[in-house]
Amino acid sequence: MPTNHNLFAALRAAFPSDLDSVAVETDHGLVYSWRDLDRASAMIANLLASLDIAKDPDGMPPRVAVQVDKSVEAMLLYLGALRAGFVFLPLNTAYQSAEIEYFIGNAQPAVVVCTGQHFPWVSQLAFKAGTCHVFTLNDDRTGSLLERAAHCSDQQTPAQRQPDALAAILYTSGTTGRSKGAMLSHGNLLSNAVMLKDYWGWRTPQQGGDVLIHALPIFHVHGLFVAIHGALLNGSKMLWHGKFDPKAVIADMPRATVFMGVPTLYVRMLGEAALTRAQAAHMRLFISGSAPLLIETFNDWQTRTGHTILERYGMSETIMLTSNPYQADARYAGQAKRRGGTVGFPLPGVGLRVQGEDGQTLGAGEIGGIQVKGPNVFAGYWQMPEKTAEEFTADGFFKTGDVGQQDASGYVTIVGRSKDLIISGGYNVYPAEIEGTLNDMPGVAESAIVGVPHPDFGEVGVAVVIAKPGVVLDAEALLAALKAQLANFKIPKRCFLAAELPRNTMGKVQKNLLRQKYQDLFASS
Ligand code: MLC
Ligand code: AMP
Repeated sequence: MPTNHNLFAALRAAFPSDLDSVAVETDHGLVYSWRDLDRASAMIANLLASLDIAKDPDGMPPRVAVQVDKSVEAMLLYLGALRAGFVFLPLNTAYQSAEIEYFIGNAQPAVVVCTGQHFPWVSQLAFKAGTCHVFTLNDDRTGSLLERAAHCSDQQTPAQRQPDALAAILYTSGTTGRSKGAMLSHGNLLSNAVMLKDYWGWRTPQQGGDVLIHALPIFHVHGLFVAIHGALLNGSKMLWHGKFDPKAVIADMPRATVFMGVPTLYVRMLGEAALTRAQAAHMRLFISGSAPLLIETFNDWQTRTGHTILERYGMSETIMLTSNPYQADARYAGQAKRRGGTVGFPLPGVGLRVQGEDGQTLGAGEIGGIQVKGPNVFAGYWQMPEKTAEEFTADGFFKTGDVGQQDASGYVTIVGRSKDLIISGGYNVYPAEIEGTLNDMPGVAESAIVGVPHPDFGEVGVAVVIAKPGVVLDAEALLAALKAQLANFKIPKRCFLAAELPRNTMGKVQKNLLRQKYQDLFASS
């Protein structure tokens, strides 16, 4: 039998030998053993495999698109999809119907899973797009998915997969045009997880064990891959939080060792009096990523808890790329210092270079575009060969769209982005998408969205809208209209009406001037 490179096979092999020990404990008091994870994911895999699905014209494995609230069963659906050899396509629960319609139309999933509440409109969109199977899954373990899976066998052998077989598609918006589906393979995901296991010093049960507090959403790289793979690949228990609540996470620290969060989560925990050195004493590692961690947050966390946050950097297309060291890194003169304001060293196996505008590789300390290569880097965008080609260099490096530098000792710092992107509370918001939606509204001549500093979300969008001649617009009504069409985190926090947008001599909107104008808008909030 050839080696099976199905990611699930590797995760399953790392389950502790005592399958009846606790794998997940939820904030609702539910307890799941490793055996539960194994059996339930087998049943879901068997259900998926039993469905009548037409052969894909391009020979791609069937996709399962999922827009459900966070629950352990939602994670089991991910594991079941891997086991069955299906491609998992997670969708943010905040997405509205127009957004979902696009993803379903683009990815052509054979199976769609949504909440019971959204079933009426999601199923309509799915059936219209040709999907034959729509199931429901609610965060209280009800819904047709589990009802149907209950009739399936709890024994299953993971589908045979090669490392380059597609495992997941993550949609990321673009600076222009529609969202692109980043195709990640079993090999991309597994190689990154195996490397992080070592780099972050995960401790298997035989080594004393780790316990992860899982408080992130599970439709993005951070919560779905980095956190879940980390825990499963080490046989580590997860304390499962359905929604991030700073008080609840702090309360769990004495019985946990690892926490992963976006900067907003750290900022919110710092606002709690219960966050003390004593409360955090049992923790081994705090990891931050998905958005820049302010140096103030890094320093305040150190003062309050005695722990130095480990900041790392990654993206949907590549999973994790760089990390501050957990312990001395022999590749970089044995340096062990976690430097605030930096995202650390390129991870083992990741090739990283900084390129200038003329395509030349820049030296230490010089600022340019960050480009990467490695076993973690995705194969391309779903059915977008031209976009894929644009984002890779001739010698196979992926252009991240992030701008930064690597200093002489190896530390990488991100100083900006060449892509017009706002990262708000760890979610990506693309101004082009919001401007396009605003510009289509009656009476709107044009608009600009800029990101400005925000004490809670790090950065938030602000809209500047110009009315068509003779039209009187209402800023609040525009925001309300946007909210009906787009996910709530994309809605600008403020909207200003103006007579014109500042432009340079080439006619290009000078967003830097708008950013300057509104930079203190939330300073005191
Ligand atoms: C919520 N709101 C946001 C927001 N989240 N606004 C801007 N940015 C956000 N991130 C708004 C909602 O629109 C709503 O507004 C109000 O806040 C309350 O909504 P909520 O859902 O109750 O918010 P809350 O639960 O407090 O959520 C905040 C949060 C959440 C920080 C916990 O955003 C979150 O979990 N962020 C993590 C995102 C993440 O996992 N990113 C990883 C990407 S992976 P209104 O007006 O409707 O009431 C990646 C790669 C890598 O980037 O390197 O990891
Ligand atoms: P996403 O497409 O959601 O995966 O977001 C990826 C983007 O998040 C990257 O291209 C970076 O711009 C940003 N990002 C991730 N981690 C960090 C970090 N530690 N510091 C700054 N930006 C980050």
